[in-house]
Amino acid sequence: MKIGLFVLGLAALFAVSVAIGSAVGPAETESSEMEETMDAHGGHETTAGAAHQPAGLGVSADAYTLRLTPTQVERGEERVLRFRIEHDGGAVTEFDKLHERRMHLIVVRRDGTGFRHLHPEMDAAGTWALPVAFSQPGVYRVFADFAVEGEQETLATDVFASGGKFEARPFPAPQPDAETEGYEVDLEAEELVAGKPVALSFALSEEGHPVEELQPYLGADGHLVALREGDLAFLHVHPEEEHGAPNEIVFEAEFPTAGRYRLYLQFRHDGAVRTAEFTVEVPR
Ligand SMILES: [Cu+2]
Repeated sequence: MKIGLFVLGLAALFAVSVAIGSAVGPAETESSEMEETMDAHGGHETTAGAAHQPAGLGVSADAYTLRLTPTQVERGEERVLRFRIEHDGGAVTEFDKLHERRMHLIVVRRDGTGFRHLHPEMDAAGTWALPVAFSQPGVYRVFADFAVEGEQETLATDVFASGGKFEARPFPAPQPDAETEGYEVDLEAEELVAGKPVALSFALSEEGHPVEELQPYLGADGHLVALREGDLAFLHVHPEEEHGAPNEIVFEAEFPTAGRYRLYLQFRHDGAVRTAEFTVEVPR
């Protein structure tokens, strides 16, 4: 709700600054004024552009480019993935902390299977590196999620894992509960409407008892990645600090369009990070 109002506020602000810009000033003035206003509100994750175009669809966005190698690997073989974020002809070396880390690497096969959330290391020249093995063949999406100068970016490229027999699996049917490593996770959501912020509440239990003492993961109760079926557009979701029960993790998400989405909920309990997966459908 809070973020929804904020987006509306930004949209109104944008409309006003466009009107002023076209009346009295050049386009540059209007955009820098808008950035200043947004920085003052600390709202870097909710730009007017992001509300329209989902993240994670390209190797380049907002003058940042992801260059990753190798993009051709053999299934089952561990390779060191290396990548840089280029901007103005050079590699970016200064990243903001975003959810306690300066770089988040999300790896998932194009059919939504094999989800991994990794944290590579950067050298002084701005090259990030991490050993990764792809146990199953197929085309993988590799997302680099980061922030520079207060702006969150999510760039992505494909990595092709050859060898063996590739069997694609569609997103599983939507279901309100999931199981992972002995935990049951129940998803409760308001009515899902495209383009409208909704609260997604996950309740965790173990052998029928609510899980107590969730441990913080990346500075929050949990972490949620949401990917759209068809193009794996990457949604930026926001953890909510307030929730009802101690075994609940709540996020606010805005699904940009009707369709199905795969959700990857990560939480920490008993010293380990667990992942529960859901499919949700946003009706037309
Ligand atoms: Cu991360």
